Amino acid sequence: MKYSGHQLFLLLVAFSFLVLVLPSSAHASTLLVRQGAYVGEGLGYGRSSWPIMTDILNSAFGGSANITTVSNFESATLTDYDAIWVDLGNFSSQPGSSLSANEISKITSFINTGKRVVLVGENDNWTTWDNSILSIVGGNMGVSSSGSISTTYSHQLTQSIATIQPIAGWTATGGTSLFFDAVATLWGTNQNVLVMLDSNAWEDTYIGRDDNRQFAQNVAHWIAPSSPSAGNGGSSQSDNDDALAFSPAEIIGKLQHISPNQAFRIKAQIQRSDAIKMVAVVNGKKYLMYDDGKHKDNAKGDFIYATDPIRLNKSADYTVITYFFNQVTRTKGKIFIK
Ligand SMILES: [Ca+2]
Repeated sequence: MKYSGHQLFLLLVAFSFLVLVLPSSAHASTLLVRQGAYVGEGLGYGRSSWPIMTDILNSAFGGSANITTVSNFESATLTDYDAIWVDLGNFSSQPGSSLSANEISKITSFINTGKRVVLVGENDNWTTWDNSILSIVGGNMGVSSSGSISTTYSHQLTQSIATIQPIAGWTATGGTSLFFDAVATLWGTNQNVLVMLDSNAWEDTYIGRDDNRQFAQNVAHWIAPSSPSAGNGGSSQSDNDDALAFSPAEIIGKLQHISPNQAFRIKAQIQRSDAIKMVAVVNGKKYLMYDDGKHKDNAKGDFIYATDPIRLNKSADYTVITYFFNQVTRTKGKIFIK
């Protein structure tokens, strides 16, 4: 078949249009959220108590346009999405307190593809719901959990986290626990399912406690495989660095109630990106926090560094030493062993 000049021109126009409308950037991940409306609360994506967590998820997925919300999974095609998020369902005594068999079947199939899933549960007011989501992964309900719990599993999800603080949460039995209490557990041969049995740690009121916000960010980056901020190496340096007052590292979290041999991290934050090295000195032993080139900036544009897990038997003073190009600063902290 031969084309006339006019037809060729039209083909060229059509081809140019295709090129123009094709996305020029990398494919952004998409998330399907099952919003579980329930009595008297606003805990969940897009809900009244989760504005910060909602922003964190929107940011990780490159904008809210890449996140779809539905009230249930009955008619949704889960495999159209890169990841699945199941918000907290209803109290045990109310309608909507469990997933349907059809939804469980769909979620199970999705998990078997290896894509990532977050399932959110709560304390024993949600026993029916918790058992519903735990049945997907083969887990059971454990016991209540509140207060600071330290990281016990090294993973992308626990990076830069010393402790999180669940608020009247619950633990699961089975799976791989991320923290001292099994409030957050990983499941599946691909460890592609996260069960979080506390929704309050990610609500605005409590997200500032311990490292709850860092955990929220880690979870958002983990569930968004091509998260725009996950690959940020933190190399961008502010043009205003020279104008910042020179200040020593600020130690994050006064870890005053550590149990003997409990794993914890010393974390410190600095405002400048030109630190060369940071170490924490505890009982005369040095713990490396950062060495040139490995720094990672957080969402606020500050820089947070942490040691690997430390375990102590008795209370100790410590010093965080920061080496800059032409200056050394020292900040003191104290760990109390109860
Ligand atoms: Ca809770």
